[in-house]
Amino acid sequence: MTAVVLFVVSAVLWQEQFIDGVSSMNQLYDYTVDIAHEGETVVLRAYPQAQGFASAWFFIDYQNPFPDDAILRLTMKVTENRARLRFFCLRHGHSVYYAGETNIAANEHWQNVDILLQDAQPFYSSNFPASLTPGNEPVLFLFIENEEPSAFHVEIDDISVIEQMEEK
Ligand SMILES: [Ca+2]
Repeated sequence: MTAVVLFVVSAVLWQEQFIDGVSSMNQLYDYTVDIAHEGETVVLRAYPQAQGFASAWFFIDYQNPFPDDAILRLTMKVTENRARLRFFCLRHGHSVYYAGETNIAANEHWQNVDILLQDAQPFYSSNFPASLTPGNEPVLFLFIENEEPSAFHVEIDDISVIEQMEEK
């Protein structure tokens, strides 16, 4: 009998480390979020209680939809309140965006947050979120947001899209 050993190998398909600036991170509509480039991170600060819903958005311009089993990984710190992460991704052979969301609890430490793109469900909308990028349909949108009272403070050091493959 031959033993089969499986190794899981990760390949980074796309990565933003915020070395030169905040990349495509932007405030959503007229919601109030301060977006700062500090060191090699992007820092989001908002005060939803006074200023209303806080939402920053980010998009990934990539030539093809990512594989369905890809992982969106954020290295982030949520120092106050929780953060809601909403994502919209395109899939091979489908014209609508697929959407999913997860909530990240506050924690004083940096954490790696893994989002499985395969957990997304079809999102039927006439024009959102594509209306945010006229003439362009990015393969992935990410919204980092919060609507709860108290302060909102999120730091993001890295956003990556990773594919995990088994090798024999
Ligand atoms: Ca960084």
